[in-house]
Amino acid sequence: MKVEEYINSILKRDGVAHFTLLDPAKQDPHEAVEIAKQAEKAKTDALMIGGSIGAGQLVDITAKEIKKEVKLPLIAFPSNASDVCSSVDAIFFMSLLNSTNPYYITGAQALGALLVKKYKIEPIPMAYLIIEPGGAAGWVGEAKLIPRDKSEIAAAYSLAAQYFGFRFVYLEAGSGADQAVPVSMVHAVKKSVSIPVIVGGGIRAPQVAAEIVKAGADIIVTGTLIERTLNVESSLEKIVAAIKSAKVS
Ligand code: 1GP
Repeated sequence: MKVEEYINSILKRDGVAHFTLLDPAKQDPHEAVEIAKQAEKAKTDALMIGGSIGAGQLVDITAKEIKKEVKLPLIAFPSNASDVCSSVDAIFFMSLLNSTNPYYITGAQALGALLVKKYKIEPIPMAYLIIEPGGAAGWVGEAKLIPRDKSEIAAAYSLAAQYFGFRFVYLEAGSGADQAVPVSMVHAVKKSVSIPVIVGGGIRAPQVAAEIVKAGADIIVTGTLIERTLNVESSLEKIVAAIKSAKVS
């Protein structure tokens, strides 16, 4: 089964999915494998690999090690063309729609496309929108950050993304953000589009994750949480349980 089909099957089954983001710059490959194994036990639905600052060859080395030990789909979450690596199952082929620099909208994608084909990685077209505070992703991607109180701008961009043919839209508050994307913004975006809405950045508390799901998020991404907890499995289990039951209730 293709990864996109798998994601859609989870959304059909549970109404919501949880992805765990691993940044290869933040731990050595051995530790990343241990985290990935615990995330699998906690029933996360997929793994993402990437980070804003870039990790060079560590991306490929870490991805290879994870694939040896973990069955979950591994999706590249690239910050640049150099992050295209052969060991992932799929890649979010993403465009930072609210960048002020065309390089992050179409340039890096052109430079990476032939390699995606050569490595036979499944590309999953995704529109990426960075919301205040935006963190390193906002700075590196030269984003004109969407103000937190301007839900209509996020909704307009998301609808444009759908009309362009993107199959997912990702609302990003920035890794490690002190506040997640506002629920009112998630709600406004969900009302305007029919493609799945991914939300990430600053989500560490199960209650916050559940509220974002109730507002309409289809996929919740957590990354920093796994770096800040002593027990990855139990912390992720709580987030996964919260979002799956938020959808049922
Ligand atoms: C970052 O949205 C992801 O790109 C995850 O953010 O690290 O804050 O969980 P956190």
